[in-house]
Amino acid sequence: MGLLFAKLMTVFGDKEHKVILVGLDNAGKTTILYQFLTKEAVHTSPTIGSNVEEIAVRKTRFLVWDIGGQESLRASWNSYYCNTEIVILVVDSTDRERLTLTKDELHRMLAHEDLRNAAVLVLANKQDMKDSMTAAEISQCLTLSSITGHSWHVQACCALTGEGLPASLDWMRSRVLAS
Ligand SMILES: Nc1nc2c(ncn2[C@@H]2O[C@H](COP(=O)(O)OP(=O)(O)O)[C@@H](O)[C@H]2O)c(=O)[nH]1
Ligand SMILES: [Mg+2]
Repeated sequence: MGLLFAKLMTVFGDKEHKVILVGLDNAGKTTILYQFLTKEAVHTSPTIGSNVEEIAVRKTRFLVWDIGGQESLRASWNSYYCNTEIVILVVDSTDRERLTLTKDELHRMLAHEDLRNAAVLVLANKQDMKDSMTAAEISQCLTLSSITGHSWHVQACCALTGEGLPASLDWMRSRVLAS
């Protein structure tokens, strides 16, 4: 009965799906959050604490938490995990040096009990920059193919123009409707 009710709530669009936006500082998380909302680039400053916004994709509503990525804040990411349905990992595709660090943070996160049912969307951001890594290169460096317990997807994007973001929202929508 509970399950049927939950399903009906989803159909009628009453349920809000929790999403967290993670990634190292400067990856483009806040720019992506506001691009999802306004389809315009906004001026951002490093996020201290978190920003949270509701995004509706047709009848599906997401509550998206943008969590600060500086080293001192990464330790508190796990306080946001509970009930998260989708983790969006934003990667600065030009930041080759810190990709290993991103990989470690990703795999550490996915081992957390509270994220056992979460799907993972990796956004290979800053595709407008020359010398950016492709989505396939990032996928390989992050060893995404080794992820077995979670559904995952990698999408190339540019937060400044919004390219790749509608496709990301479509994937998120199809994920939550399928579960
Ligand atoms: N060239 C380029 N710059 C971007 C892109 N996305 C974000 N930025 C810039 O990268 C910087 C960090 O973005 P921000 O959203 O604050 O990153 P956060 O720390 O992950 O929240 C800002 O100067 C953004 O304008 C992108 O797709 N292309
Ligand atoms: Mg930010």
